[in-house]
Amino acid sequence: MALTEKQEVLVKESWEILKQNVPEYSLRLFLRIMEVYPDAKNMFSFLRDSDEIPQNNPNLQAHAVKVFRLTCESVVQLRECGAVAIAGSTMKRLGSVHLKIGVTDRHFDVVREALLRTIEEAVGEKWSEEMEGAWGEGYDRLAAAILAEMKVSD
Ligand code: HEM
Ligand code: ISQ
Repeated sequence: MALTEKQEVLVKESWEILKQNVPEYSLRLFLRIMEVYPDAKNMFSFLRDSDEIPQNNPNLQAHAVKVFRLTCESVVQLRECGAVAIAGSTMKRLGSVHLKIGVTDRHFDVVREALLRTIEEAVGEKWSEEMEGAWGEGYDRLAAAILAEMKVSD
């Protein structure tokens, strides 16, 4: 799917909204992942040893923001150059981190759904099919790039 200029604008606008309440949306994203995949908690080094819901975990927030930002960047790059062009060193790191933890294709679907629903909730009535299509495409292409990196590294 080719992305339009309008879709790029929509994604940038929603990213601005997400940035205004990072603690809240980070937590929401993570709780959504956990609903479908409770074991996810044990995969994250910074959550493994805590019993309570990580309301105000700076590590969780920093990581979740990266997930939102990378997906947003992926949309912009797809629009501008038709491909995900995140720095090779970043992609290598993403590939090796996720490979080591045992992340699989199925996990990527869980995170995709959690991400889209979190953004939908954050932007409220601004949500549209066009916006969903753009974030979804950005995520799919980014996920494919991470999976490809996971398959070449060992
Ligand atoms: C770590 C992004 C998919 C689980 C990370 C990090 C980033 C990231 C930026 C930090 C890497 C670092 O330490 O440098 C993404 C993006 C994804 C994605 C953009 C999809 C496009 C997934 C999926 C899972 C997952 C599907 C499985 C549930 C984890 C875990 C860590 C991690 C467990 C390690 C955190 C830690 O203990 O330090 N991810 N991720 N990620 N990700 Fe993802
Ligand atoms: C890292 N990778 C995928 C999803 C995430 C959600 C919250 C925090 C970190 C993450």
